[in-house]
Amino acid sequence: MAASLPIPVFTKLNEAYASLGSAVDHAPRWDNLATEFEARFGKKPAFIARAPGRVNLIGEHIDYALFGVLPAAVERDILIACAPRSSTEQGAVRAENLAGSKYPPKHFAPSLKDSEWYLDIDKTQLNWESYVKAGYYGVLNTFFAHGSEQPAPVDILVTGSVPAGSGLSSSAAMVVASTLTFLAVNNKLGEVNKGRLVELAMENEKRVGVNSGGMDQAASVISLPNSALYITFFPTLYAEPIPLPSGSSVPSLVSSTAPQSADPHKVSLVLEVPKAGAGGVFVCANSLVVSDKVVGAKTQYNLRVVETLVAARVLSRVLNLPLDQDGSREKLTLREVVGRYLGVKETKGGEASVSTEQLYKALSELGAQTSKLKPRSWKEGDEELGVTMEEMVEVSGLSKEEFYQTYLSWVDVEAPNGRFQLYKRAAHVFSEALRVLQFRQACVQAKESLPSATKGDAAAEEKTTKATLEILGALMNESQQSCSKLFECSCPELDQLTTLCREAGAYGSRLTGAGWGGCTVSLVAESEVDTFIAKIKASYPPYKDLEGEKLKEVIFATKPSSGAFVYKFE
Ligand code: NG1
Ligand code: MG
Repeated sequence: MAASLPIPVFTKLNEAYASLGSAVDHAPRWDNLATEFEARFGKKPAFIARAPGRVNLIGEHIDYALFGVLPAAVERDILIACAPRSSTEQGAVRAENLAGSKYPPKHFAPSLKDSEWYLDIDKTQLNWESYVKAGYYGVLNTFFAHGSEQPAPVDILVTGSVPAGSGLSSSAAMVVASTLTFLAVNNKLGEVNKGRLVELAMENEKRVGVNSGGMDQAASVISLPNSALYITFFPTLYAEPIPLPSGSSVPSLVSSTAPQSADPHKVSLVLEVPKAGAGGVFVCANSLVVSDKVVGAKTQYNLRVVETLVAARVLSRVLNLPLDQDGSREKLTLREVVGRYLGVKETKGGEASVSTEQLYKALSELGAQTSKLKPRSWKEGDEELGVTMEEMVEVSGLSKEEFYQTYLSWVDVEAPNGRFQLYKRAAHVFSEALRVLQFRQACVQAKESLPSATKGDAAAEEKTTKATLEILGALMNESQQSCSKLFECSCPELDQLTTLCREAGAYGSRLTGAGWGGCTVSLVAESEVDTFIAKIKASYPPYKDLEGEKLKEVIFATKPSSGAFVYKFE
């Protein structure tokens, strides 16, 4: 598994670019960042840390219930140029952003209190430097807490091409890039592997105030070019590359070479633009509704985290499954309910002991059992109302104090109209976890069976690929329906845009990321991508006046990219 691999550190730019396996000419953006760094700070950068955003193909809002998800890194990324600075101010940071008018320069320094480092992060507002600070936190407290060494004062310059608040996880890309930056300038890169970096970035991101799962950080760190990643979190972090029956119409990089004598920043790219085949391509389309997860966390993301955790307890109770085994109140996840339901002993951090077959079986059966979360007194339509706090505490079997301590003391949540949803959230989670397995199986099966089933017959191959794409598309559509109706993390614009995408010929279309705005992802026949984009431009009202680069910013085909790395200037 890729998690035990070291973090890639490149010292040759052309090798760094080639590892991205993409057709984009990265040199101008990297050059510009290095030149600007020198202009602002009067010295060359020592490192550039790079972390990509991601698109989640399927498996929404189930990573914090510890079920497997299926994202892929995108080519868009965050780059942070950095260098240590001579200053007596311990660990102080001068942070600038190339988009300075939107993200003004900041100067901050950590303080050490009782062997713990502290940085001031405002959780009530979305500040760009909060993500830089979050990434710094884990590095400080992992490596400098005992005072034997001092963190270096640092200058950093940030640039990003992942649109913010769009569900492509600009936040995780920022946190991963920032974590890497502070590891690099403090000479600690060799002390963490990819798995540890994911853990660090996950802990770090929570500092901003969103109790997120680990999907984005894992995708940003572990992804490999040309495949999606199946990532599970329980009993331990596990990632597996999944082949996609994707087309190749997005040009791919064949080689990149640095010209002999010239500037090593400049590389020439050899691109291959293959003939459009029968494969599918993932197209991201931004709804242009900005979802501010930090500010909205209380009534949206964090509320869902609490609802799914409480649902796990209540379901365990109604199914008479073991609870609070060692006498303490457990914050059980829905994934852990699966093990108990199957009677399989699992330990956090241990080996996986639930087989894929067992998981399939348990997910379908538990999905059906979620109706037991509906109070008996409910009449038709009461699902829409949900339960009050008092009712929720009662079915949890805990006292008010115990309930508060376990489920509310660590998070700030507020339910609209004071009503919580347990049945709908759990029904979404089990069905979505099942769809992820089905999606993965369809991809793997297509890859394995295609050569023998079609024996090189192009027409037969096309037919089989199409059948796979139809299965994947249908699963994506079901996912959207479930996100919209059961998990209620869609919004009218996302519902409209996914409908338009299906009408424009997509096999399937769904929101990606947390929802409540941001991007959709659609599976489109590769030969149809241009027509598809033209149709959406004409039909989705917010796109009507967008042309050229502006349009490419909001709707684009993506190719799975590689995970985070560091470039070291020599
Ligand atoms: P986005 O909104 O793309 O950052 C968030 C969470 C994920 C996951 C998805 C929903 C963060 C950093 N990430 O993704 O862990 O829960 O929502 O599937 O908040
Ligand atoms: Mg995010």
